[in-house]
Amino acid sequence: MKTYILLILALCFSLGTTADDKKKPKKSIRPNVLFISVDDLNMHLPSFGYDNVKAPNIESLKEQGILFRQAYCQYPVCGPSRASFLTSMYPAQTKIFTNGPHVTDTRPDAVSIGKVFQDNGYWVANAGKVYHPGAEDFTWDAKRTKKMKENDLVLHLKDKFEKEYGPIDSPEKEKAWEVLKKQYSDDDRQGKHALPLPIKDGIPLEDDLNLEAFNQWMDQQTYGDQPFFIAYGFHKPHVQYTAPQRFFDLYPLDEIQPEKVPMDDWNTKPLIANWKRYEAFEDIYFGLGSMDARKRYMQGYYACISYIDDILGQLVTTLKEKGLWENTIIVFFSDHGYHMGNHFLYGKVSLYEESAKSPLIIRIPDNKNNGMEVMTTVELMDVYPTITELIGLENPSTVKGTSLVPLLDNPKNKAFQKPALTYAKRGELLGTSVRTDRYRYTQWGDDPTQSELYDYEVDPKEYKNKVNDPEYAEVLKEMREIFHLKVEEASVIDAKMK
Ligand SMILES: [Ca+2]
Repeated sequence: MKTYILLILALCFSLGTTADDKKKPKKSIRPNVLFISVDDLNMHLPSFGYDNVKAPNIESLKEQGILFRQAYCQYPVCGPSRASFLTSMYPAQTKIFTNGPHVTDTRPDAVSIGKVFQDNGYWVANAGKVYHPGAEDFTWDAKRTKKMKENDLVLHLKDKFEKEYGPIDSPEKEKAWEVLKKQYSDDDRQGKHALPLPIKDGIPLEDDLNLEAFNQWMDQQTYGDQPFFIAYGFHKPHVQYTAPQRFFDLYPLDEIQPEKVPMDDWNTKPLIANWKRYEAFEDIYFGLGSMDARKRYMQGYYACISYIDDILGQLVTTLKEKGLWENTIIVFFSDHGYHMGNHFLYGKVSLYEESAKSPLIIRIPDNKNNGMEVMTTVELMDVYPTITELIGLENPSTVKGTSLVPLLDNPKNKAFQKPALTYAKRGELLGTSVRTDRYRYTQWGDDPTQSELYDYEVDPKEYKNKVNDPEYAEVLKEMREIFHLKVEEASVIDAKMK
């Protein structure tokens, strides 16, 4: 791969990488970049032991790239996570810990990854949610804007209505449907109620429309003579769990087995670590209640994984058909994970593995290490400087991540050691967690009694908080040292920044 990078570097050098380049596109064989972020995809994939989940295209991409087994988001919620990985700064540096603020306001000196590519002669386009809406610090060369008229719930209800009463083809039915629809059309239930909503084949959803836009750009070569950087965002498996019925059919309810959490799981955990997102899941109370409900939510979540996996396969097919596969770097990851029953939790915003971890795959054509896996911890904010290094672009001074190229070059590289930092708030109280290759130390606020220590070598599901276990006194001391160093490092804001 070194040769490959050197080749790219040599080409970039001869082409120049100044801001003027975007005005004068030049023929280039610099690789394209397909930057794929998924919304709320956890590790329920065959590669991580969930063999029942059907995701052949994610598995195939992993075989043709490098899978990072321990990649962590910096905050397990869309807005703060995206602000972090798009600018390569920790949330204490972006100053974004919720979905509201824009990094363009909190850190106007930050330069997002899309802007770096645009300033260096790339055609930059966006399909689907990658940037939090309105957080762009540049104008896309092309963008697929939201076209769907109805929300997922209305689409699902229309499907049901037509199943029972036939097509809406009479004034009487139209009137009835309009009355019913009205109750739900303004109701954005995302976050309030998570519902599995199968619909019939052929009704295009956001993810289908994004694929359509991508295919159109490829068909028409909208990027012209420039290499492209496409930020491609999958909406699913974020709630609602809407997918064509055929993907639900892959998961018969009687074959779904929710995790059996030990009853003493929370005996050693601080309750502040809990998060009542499961309230959105009807009939589930603290992970208990209806077993049928738990299975239906898992079915819906898995159906959405298989649905986006199918679209991923179509993206790859298009790249191959257009002769672009051998010259396109693909990055695939999720903005954060998602609880599906671990610790009795459903949803995100926890500092446990199921919520903080992201499946990260980086596929570089011709990397001799493709098919290998990286076991060491990395952070999502490291993706940005990795891609810029691969292409040979200079990072803005605000970039705080570390390039993963040494790991792409040698997936077993022992010299690369970087604990991963993830935050999550409970009201004004900040929870901070540091993950090393083997341990996790979490502290809620400044009170060390509200802390957690897990040893993944003996307890991969983090059922036993070892923070008060005398046998772990030495580990605890070391982890607290790492924790304080990491928190300090992640809070540094350049002096020139106001
Ligand atoms: Ca998300």
